[in-house]
Amino acid sequence: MLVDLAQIHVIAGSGGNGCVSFRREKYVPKGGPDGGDGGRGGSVKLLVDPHVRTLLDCREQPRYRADSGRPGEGNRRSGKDGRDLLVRVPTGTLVKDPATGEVMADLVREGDEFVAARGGGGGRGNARFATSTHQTPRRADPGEPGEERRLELELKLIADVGLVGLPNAGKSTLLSRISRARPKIAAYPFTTLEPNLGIASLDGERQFVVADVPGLIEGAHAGRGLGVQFLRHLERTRVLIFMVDATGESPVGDCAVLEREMALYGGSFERKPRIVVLTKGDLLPPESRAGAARDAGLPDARLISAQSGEGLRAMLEELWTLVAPASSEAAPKDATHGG
Ligand SMILES: Nc1nc2c(ncn2[C@@H]2O[C@H](COP(=O)(O)OP(=O)(O)OP(=O)(O)O)[C@@H](O)[C@H]2O)c(=O)[nH]1
Ligand SMILES: [Mg+2]
Repeated sequence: MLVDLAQIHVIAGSGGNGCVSFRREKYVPKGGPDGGDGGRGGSVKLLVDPHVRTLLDCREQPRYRADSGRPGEGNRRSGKDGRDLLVRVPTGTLVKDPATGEVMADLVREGDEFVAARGGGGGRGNARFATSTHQTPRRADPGEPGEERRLELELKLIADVGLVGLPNAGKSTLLSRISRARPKIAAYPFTTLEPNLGIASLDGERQFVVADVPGLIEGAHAGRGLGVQFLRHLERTRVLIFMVDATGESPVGDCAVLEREMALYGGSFERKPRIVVLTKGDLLPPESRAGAARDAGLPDARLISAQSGEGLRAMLEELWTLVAPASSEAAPKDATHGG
């Protein structure tokens, strides 16, 4: 199981200073104190947003600072509060103290919130200090500093997309091409013995987790090859990619083996959307590429090459439409990042 980690530095806003001011009125020689309170500093809050799939953003931009409160003003006017800064994190984010490893929060549901750094309170203005015996206080409180700390975020990645194929179909090669994962790749079957996960990123907002698992062969459900145990890693995926070697003897036969083995394994696989890709397109003669899917007897398949990159972008775009959360509008961008 791949774990996504990020260390962030959160700094809440400080409170605004209280104000020292005296009322000025015509013909009133000494007006009373009327300095207002400072505004509260903004807090930094972590918020679970199901549109966010990984901690990639937090890793790339680890510092979050919320606005400070404004100072109070004369006429008993309070300063404006600083805006809270929301850091959007994926479902299942654990928040830990990096020094002790202690778990401070386990953010599991959409909308769960954790105050990572509390904003400082505003200072009291001098209007608050007037008493019957002391009518011209020159005292006001300064705003409190905001909290500041470092936090460790940890997310156990659950794959969105599963790669299924016979040994040597090019699963690990594809994963290495579309993510930063570096699984072992070799020109012989059963290179992959353990699942590998990687994060595919179309752009900053659109990311998903892809799992590469060992190859399946005919009879895998009965224990042949590496069996089907590892398929449980794909049970929670949203989409499957059936990967079939375009240069193989019978792509349509290979695809049928995959269908059969998955069906015999059972589980939720039949209900999952899937796409079929023909791999290693670069090895086909250029003139036969356009009609390759039809010729292979898999008219709905798309031809890709992890080597040349052909067809990868379009495949990722299609995957995104199948993986994106139901409400597919992008999450609101404002107040997502600090400086
Ligand atoms: N020319 C070409 N070769 C490829 C391509 N994709 C994979 N290969 C080669 O095919 C062989 C198998 O690739 P892998 O990615 O290890 O295949 P796999 O599906 O992960 O195999 P297992 O882990 O054994 O199930 C390697 O020699 C790769 O270099 C491609 O797009 N073009
Ligand atoms: Mg492999």
